Amino acid sequence: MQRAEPQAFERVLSSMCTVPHPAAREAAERFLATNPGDPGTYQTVADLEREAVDILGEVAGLDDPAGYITSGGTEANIQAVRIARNRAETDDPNVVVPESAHFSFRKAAEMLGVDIRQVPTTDHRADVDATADIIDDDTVGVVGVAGTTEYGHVDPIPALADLAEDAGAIMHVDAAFGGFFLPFSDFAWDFEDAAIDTMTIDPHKAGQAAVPAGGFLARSTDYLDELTIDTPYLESESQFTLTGTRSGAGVASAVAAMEALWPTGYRDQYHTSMDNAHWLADRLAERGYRVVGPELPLIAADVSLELVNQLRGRGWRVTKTGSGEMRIVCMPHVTRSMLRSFVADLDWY
Ligand code: 0PR
Repeated sequence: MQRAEPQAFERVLSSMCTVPHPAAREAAERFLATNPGDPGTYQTVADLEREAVDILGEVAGLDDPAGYITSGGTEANIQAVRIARNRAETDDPNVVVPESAHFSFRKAAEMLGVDIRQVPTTDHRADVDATADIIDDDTVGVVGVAGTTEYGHVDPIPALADLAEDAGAIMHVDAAFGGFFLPFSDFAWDFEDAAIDTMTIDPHKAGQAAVPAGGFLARSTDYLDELTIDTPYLESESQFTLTGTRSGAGVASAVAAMEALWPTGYRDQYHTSMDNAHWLADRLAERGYRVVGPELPLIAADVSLELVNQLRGRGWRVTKTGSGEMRIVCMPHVTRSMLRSFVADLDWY
């Protein structure tokens, strides 16, 4: 039987995953058979996880960070909602999220019995006044997105954090996608800029680590205490992660990628990806399309579904936003020459 090979990345324009950095690939392979979920047995990878969290803290402006490497942004967002719920006293908790928030918050809500209240966006950003209106005595968390999945936009994080603080609620920032681009932008998004309690920031997206390596950060270990359960028969006595056995490959590759790239490599990538996104936005605008972005290296354009399907037929991996626009993410594997051949194919139809 023929050996299965993974897809090539040369026509992938919609994924938030990318080609891992060579050091990340090598580290992932070396640490395949390790489990940071059992730090008593797998000590080296547990130490590496501490390093990963420290570097994530540097990226996100947080001294002495608490947190861990998750299975992805979904787990990190679920944990944030769980903390918000567990530390609050109400029997009827709600978390306020912009309508642009990732669907993982809906999973969290369903599992945790928390009501998710969606706030409308204005120009693809959470509306602060609408957020203030919707917060009530049972609001246990407020979410801001720093780099939305569909449009790459950044919510007004400091203003949302002020609202959360006034309400006695947790402020969670979802920087799953944006976190490794934003340090080089002018946006106010990190722990130094605002009264943020917890954050999702994923090495397996723009961090260029191997999958699975999501990131969860908290301002102190007090937050993690809300998640802790006893683990009587392990050498370690408790666990705050959602999953038990976890990928040491993800942890080791996150450290390797971040050590190789923070900050210079990520800065260079931010500029290259933004230049590519601007270049594509200009080409699409010249052709009469209405383009949203780029705020981060992601654009949406009102290319027809028919044309998108034709491009998919030629092997291009492009997706649509909920409102039907074509969406393109300029991840590190997306080069200018890829975009040139994409535009040539667009012109062909
Ligand atoms: N938060 C934000 C802002 C996200 O964009 C995503 C995923 C998540 C949380 C959840 O992260 P995990 O998927 O790591 O749990 N955004 C992409 C999406 O749902 C994920 C993705 C990645 C999709 C690669 C496709 C793909 O090929 O569209």
